[in-house]
Amino acid sequence: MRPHLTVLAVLLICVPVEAQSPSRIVNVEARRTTSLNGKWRAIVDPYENGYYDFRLQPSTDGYFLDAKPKDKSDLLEYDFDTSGQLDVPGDWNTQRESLFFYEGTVWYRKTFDCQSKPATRLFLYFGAANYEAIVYFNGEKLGSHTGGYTPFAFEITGKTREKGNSVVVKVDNRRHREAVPTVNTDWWNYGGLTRGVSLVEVPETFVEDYFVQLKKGSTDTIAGWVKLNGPRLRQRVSIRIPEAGVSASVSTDANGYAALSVPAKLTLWSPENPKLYVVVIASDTDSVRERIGFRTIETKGTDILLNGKSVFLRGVSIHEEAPFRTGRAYSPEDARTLLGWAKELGCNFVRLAHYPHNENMVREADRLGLMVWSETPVYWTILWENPETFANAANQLAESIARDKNRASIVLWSVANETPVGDARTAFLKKLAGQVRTLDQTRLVTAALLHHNDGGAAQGNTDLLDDPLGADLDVLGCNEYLGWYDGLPDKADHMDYKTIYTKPLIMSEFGADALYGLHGDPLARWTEEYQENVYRHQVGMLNRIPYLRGTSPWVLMDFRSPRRTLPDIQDFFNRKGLVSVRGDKKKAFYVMQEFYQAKQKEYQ
Ligand code: GCB
Repeated sequence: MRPHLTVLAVLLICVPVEAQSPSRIVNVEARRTTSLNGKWRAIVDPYENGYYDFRLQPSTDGYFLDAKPKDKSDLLEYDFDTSGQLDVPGDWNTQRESLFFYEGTVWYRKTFDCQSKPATRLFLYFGAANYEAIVYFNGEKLGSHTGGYTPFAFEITGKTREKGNSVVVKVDNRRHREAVPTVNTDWWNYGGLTRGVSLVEVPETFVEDYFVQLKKGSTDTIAGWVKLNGPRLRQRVSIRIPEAGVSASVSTDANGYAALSVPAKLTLWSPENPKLYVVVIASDTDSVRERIGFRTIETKGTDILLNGKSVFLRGVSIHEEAPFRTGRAYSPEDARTLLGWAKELGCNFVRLAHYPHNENMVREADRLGLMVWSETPVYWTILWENPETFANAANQLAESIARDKNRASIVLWSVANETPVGDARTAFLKKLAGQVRTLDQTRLVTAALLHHNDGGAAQGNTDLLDDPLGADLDVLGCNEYLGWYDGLPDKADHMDYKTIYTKPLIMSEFGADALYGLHGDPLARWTEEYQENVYRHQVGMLNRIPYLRGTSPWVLMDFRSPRRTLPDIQDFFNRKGLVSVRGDKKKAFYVMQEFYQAKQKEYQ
């Protein structure tokens, strides 16, 4: 049997494939990698001249060929070698003034040399490309990926040459009505190879993926699965946690899959003690290690229980906006700065809005002991009845769960933000919530919903959360802007919140804009005093909601948004940050900090 399988595998690896589906490679950090970060050549192509011919038919000799004139008479109207450069990772908007508002295609090109190694497979890995990427290698199309916030990879085993390999990526960040997110958002549509790119080496048969978490409801059994990829799918696979004396093994089936269930005595991960263990997963052909934390997260009535104990999620919402320099955040330093500010605020929780943030963020949250709400970019009004829109949302959600399912910090998967109640929308989101439960039974499902004024006997002083989606969620999220879009700050004093559900509530957004350093009286819009005033009235109101178990005000740091045009105040920034992009703390920061100090005592 064996020789045949090997021959077959070699054939499979060598047969040229026109276009692959993207692969999911997890825990890239643990692999032998070659970074392709740095300067890439870039051609800005607003008319997609490198993709279509003049009849708008796909071109056969487009920019993806990365060609040079064959002789002095040959006509070629592009040249990567003499084109300008862009940094990867990085959005193009903040790298060149002329690209600040650009929405369209940019072609990226990187060359590298490569010694092919025996019995080794090679993947081209992209942390993220916003929004649509088509990847070519040495002139051949590898495949494409849709969605700006999740990783993807293409295999290039057997396709490399020793010198001058060419990776060309067509990145297009145009917004589309049917896309996820859709045309209308309140954040910058940063385009480009916004996260790192690398070459990842794995053995012929490798540990492709694994889920290693505590079994739902148990603190002494690790449950999950492991999956191999390659020609030798049936193997013994061991899982070891040396520090906890855990050692077990399983046999994978013909699909390379095996379920795990391993007894373990572990120190549980928590914000107070973010304990991570080195977990080693090894087969005959591969071995991979990762630092993983173990904890339980459940709800009971209106409580959220972390490791069985009721907790209040002292959070803050965060956009993936880079501190100090602006643009899309991507680096470990960005993550440390943003999450460091959250810790200073008194947080044990962050809401990473409105899309999956880069992997540095969730890994840093693991280390710092910050619980995480991770969100999929189903934002405002997307095309609920379009099956492709659903497939796209479902795929982005699955890719984000695939990447982060072993992060102890992630306690909540959010399926949407501020979506309008209606049959098609609710059916769409119920299906998405169902998908989360199929992929990951260990975490809680949420969404940021809206209240509405019940207008009844309470004389307009009661807001009611009765969104039918609530039935499918474990934790209710709610965005409200009392005092900003809705009345003046003291409106919160007279407001009561009711819900038809017996579930915990996280007030997932509230806030007000303030330009750091602008001062005035507490009713003067855009001043720090106004924002502070809103927060003061908010905390009073929040304290009156008996089923409130968390808050994540909007937002930690000011962020760029094309919707925010007011000169000298907004200048294309949403100013609801508790800190400015330079890290200056606004007055409201301290109101929230005080609230969190009190909450911490209350829940000790
Ligand atoms: C919201 C959205 C958030 C906006 C925020 C605002 O409700 O969820 O994305 O940025 O309001 O500032 O208006």
